[in-house]
Amino acid sequence: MILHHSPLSPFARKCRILIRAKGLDVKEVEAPKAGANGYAAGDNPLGKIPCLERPYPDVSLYDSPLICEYLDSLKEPWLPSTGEGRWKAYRAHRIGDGLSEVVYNRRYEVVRDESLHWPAIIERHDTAITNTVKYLDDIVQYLPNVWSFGTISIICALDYADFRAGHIDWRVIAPKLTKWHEGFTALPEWVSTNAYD
Ligand SMILES: N[C@@H](CCC(=O)N[C@@H](CS)C(=O)NCC(=O)O)C(=O)O
Repeated sequence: MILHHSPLSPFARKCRILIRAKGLDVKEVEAPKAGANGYAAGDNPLGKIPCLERPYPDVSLYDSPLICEYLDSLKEPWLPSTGEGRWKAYRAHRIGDGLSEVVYNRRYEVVRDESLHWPAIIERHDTAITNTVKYLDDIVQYLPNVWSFGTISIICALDYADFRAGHIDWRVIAPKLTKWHEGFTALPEWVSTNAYD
């Protein structure tokens, strides 16, 4: 199997952490950009990465939550198969992805010429980032202190927020979350996938 990715993508990083944590046999290939087509890699008509190419015809997988669920299913699944724990894990994964999405969208708002900036939407994104980090600080006692289907997403989102939305110092807003996040940063899967330093 081949995971088409970009080292800076928080969505791809979740998959890369999962691959390492479970010791899965997946080759990681950095995808080239192809202008209006997005990323020309794998078989994703949306032109987005990550995309997982599997050894069957016409069954590449995208997007990252689906890839993560598939990879997770291959070895001692983290995602509970039934019950409330399953919905909690999906929810944690989703809030992390939502934070990454908002940081990503903000980035594409501010990366263009300043005359084209839309202040109200930048404020909307900044408020969503701040509110989400505060929310995560409030619920951090319910989050596992180990890699899980949910925590991969939140950790990747917080690091991406540092990288692309550093004007919001989430560590000041969220001291309990800061401590929780620190618990992951010495793990080999975190270190070997961290492209932001
Ligand atoms: N919902 C998708 C989002 C993936 C995504 O937005 N990837 C970005 C890189 S971080 C991308 O491929 N952007 C290229 C483009 O849209 O042209 C997922 O979770 O996989």
